[in-house]
Amino acid sequence: MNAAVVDTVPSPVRLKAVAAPGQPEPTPALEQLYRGFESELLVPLWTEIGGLMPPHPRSQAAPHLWQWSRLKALAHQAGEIVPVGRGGERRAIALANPALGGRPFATPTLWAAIQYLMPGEDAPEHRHTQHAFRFVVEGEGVWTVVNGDAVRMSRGDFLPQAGWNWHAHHNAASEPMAWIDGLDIPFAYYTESQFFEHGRDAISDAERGTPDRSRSERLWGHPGLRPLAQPDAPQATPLLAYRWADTDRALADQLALEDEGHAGATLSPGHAAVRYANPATGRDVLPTIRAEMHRVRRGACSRTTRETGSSVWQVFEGAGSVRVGEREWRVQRGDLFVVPSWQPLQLRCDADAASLDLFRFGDAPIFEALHQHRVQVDPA
Ligand code: 1HN
Repeated sequence: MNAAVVDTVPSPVRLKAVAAPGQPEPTPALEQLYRGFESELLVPLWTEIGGLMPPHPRSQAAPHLWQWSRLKALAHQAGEIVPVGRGGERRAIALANPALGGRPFATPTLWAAIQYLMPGEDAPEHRHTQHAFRFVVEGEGVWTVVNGDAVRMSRGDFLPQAGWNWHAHHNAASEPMAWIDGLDIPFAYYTESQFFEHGRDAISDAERGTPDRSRSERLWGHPGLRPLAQPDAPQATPLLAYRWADTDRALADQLALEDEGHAGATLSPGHAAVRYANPATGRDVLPTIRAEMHRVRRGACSRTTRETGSSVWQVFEGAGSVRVGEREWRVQRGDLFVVPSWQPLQLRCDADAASLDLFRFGDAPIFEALHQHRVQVDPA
């Protein structure tokens, strides 16, 4: 190879001598030292420390809100124009955080998308190491088939799906259906840990059944009861559907207990919340993703909270306002918003809404596993 060509490749390192506290005097000798660092691809810590070691997390991501009405209209348009099948795999349209360079990433670790399936359509079988879930804000008629187990998807249901399980979806109804997908794709992308495989081109007729309850729910979906035939505790949840009726009752009971004087039943006055848990371990449903449902009572508001790591929220029902960092939005059913790391969040339910119900998913299990998780809640 011609050494002269190699020598002309510009160095990506650019160092500027500036007069500033803690910086050496900008002299010709310093300039010469910095050109030496550049040509050897070296960066001195004294020019970088502020960016590498901030006193608290400063997220690259921006707080942002996507309105459901716009997402749904565009997803419907895609349903009429864009086929679903091998290659593209899913008619899923991702939220791209405006501060993450146009990548289809809602936050530095999380993917969130609206997925749309027309009547009678199938999304083909595949598997990937990324952990995933579906959450249904409205509609019904789609069954997701996980390792051959057909799982009904209906409004308010949360359907986790741990990495490396085969899955396909099929719409057995006469109406289109939309839902949201959450995955740890950006985390897997930045850590370069992804694997992906196609499955069968078509699922069997038996798997096209539309049972009300999946095999997984019949085995694992009984509160407080663990099947003895399954002695190993799976790290990701073996329960493939968490039904709205159960979630709704849990939140209503917390608020009813609060009304009866049991303040400890809720996070703060008028703010009930539950975490979806692995029934075998009580821990998070997925190794990288935490999922929760929150209910803020009419006229109430949550405490302002900051947390390491990011999350994505979707309004399930009701109307209110949400403050994230410097931003504040009015929100209603289906709207999605992003809370970047360490940005303060406050939720408020309108005085004329029955309640504000919100689904949330975040990356807290990653930070907890690494002993990097912190939460700060403002006093009431
Ligand atoms: C995927 O498999 C699904 O199975 C949804 O529904 C979104 C985004 C990227 C890669 C795979 C699904 C996805 C995805």
